[in-house]
Amino acid sequence: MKTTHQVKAFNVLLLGMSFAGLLLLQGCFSKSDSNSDAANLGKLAGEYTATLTSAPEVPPSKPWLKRPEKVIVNIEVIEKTMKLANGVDYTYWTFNGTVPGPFIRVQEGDEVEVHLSNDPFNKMPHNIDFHAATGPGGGAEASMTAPGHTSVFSFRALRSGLFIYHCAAAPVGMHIANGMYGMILVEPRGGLAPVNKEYYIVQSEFYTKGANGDTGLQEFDLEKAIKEQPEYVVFDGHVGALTGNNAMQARVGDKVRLFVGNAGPNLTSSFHVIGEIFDNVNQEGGSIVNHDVQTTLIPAGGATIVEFTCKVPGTYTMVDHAIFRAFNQGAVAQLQVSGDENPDIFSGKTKDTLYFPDNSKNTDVPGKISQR
Ligand SMILES: [Cu+2]
Repeated sequence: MKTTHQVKAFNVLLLGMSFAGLLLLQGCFSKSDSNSDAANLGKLAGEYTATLTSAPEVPPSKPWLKRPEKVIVNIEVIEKTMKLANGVDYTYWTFNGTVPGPFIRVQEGDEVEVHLSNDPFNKMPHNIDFHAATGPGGGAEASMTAPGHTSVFSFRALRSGLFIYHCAAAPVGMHIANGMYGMILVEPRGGLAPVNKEYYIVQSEFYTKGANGDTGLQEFDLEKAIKEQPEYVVFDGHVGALTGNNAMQARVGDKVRLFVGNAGPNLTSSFHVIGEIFDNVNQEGGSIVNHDVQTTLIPAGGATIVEFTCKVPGTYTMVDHAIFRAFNQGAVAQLQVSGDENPDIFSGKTKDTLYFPDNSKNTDVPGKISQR
């Protein structure tokens, strides 16, 4: 039987635990309050139609007004055959005819009014799920659109960050695997710090019936998708979309900001720029900023913003550092940096001489395990 002293101590403990719980709850609420959702829901200042860009281009930032605005976003779903790799065609399902779909740039608090049109020649119904939206399905049900129809719905961009959008019509995985995704940036109040270059990159996988490199029109392979065994892992929808003549450009001294998404549908990306260290990484596209990062994880259905400064000229290769995806499946992009050499930071090769190893250490005798 408990003594009075033990009961009192137990009661104090309970009281303490409830108080701690209350503090935790308050912590959650105060974080929510600090995001000032309510403050963003004031009267709209006006209305405009969003400027949309195809990857890797990013629309410019709009000057800040005191109050949010209504932003009209026009998107058309087009099913079309395009080149997936050299000699390999694929019937993509697209937003606005490109993979990824257009980059949308709005400001925190804006009302985003989406007009989703489904081309009358398409075979499938489609919709759009915005990860930036607060509401059922991110707008998927509200935007379900049959071929030859246009749906309109709106959401309030309550939270700033970089968000994926994608088609969520059944079977969802197939619509994503066929190219129906893109990104929306909700700029925080006051905007992002100015930089010299901004680019838009989305990683995704393609599951084709034929093996990697098999030519001709390739069909989607559901079994490979379920087993998470893609034939292609690419940036911006196609092998070579951002390499060679399509490489992104910058100059020595430029601050570069990459808006990087991962549409999946299955794999997590280990995003890395060979020869650069990220000054800043907005982890998962949210508000936590990390510094001095070599490789950052991007979950399927997630995004990140990375920034770095170009200090040495040359070609910088971007990869998913799950490295066979890069060099065997296509997950490679390039940034070409032009400008003056900077030998104080990077010398390049300064010497190449002949090398003669010390043969006395060579213990390669048949039947004997080498000690080297
Ligand atoms: Cu779709």
